[in-house]
Amino acid sequence: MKKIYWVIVLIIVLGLLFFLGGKKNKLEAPAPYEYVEDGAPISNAQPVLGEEGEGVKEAIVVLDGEVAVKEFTITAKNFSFTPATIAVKKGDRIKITFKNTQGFHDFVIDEFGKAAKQAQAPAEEVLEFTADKTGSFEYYCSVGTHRAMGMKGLLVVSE
Ligand SMILES: [Cu+2]
Repeated sequence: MKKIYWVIVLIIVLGLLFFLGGKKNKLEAPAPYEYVEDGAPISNAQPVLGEEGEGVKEAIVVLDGEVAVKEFTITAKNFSFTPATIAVKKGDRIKITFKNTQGFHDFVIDEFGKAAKQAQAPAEEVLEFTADKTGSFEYYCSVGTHRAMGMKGLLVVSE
């Protein structure tokens, strides 16, 4: 009887270890970004961290000769931008594809002198610039009171 008891305990312990081991593997963070050559994204090149409108969206990195271009798609709707935060390093070239999927909006980032024109959805415009200074810079919709209603986000440029 005692022997059976120990066998059951052993099975439970092994099961628990197996369960925890599996969980640990799943929690391992994905690579921050994948390198893409010749503009052909590889399968998991677009990791999304966090829920819609939350967290930091990592870039797709496309090599343009020697220069890494960090590509983001920012989607607009009434009344939010997704993702609400994007992060790059100083000196990165940034390519933002601005997609308006609902309503009448634009996309402005004052500190880099860039803006997509005001347009009714569906609309799409690509903006490119170099993140030549560090800091947190707000991007927003300049239509009416949309910025105050939540149509804004942060570009974080770190050293
Ligand atoms: Cu707007």
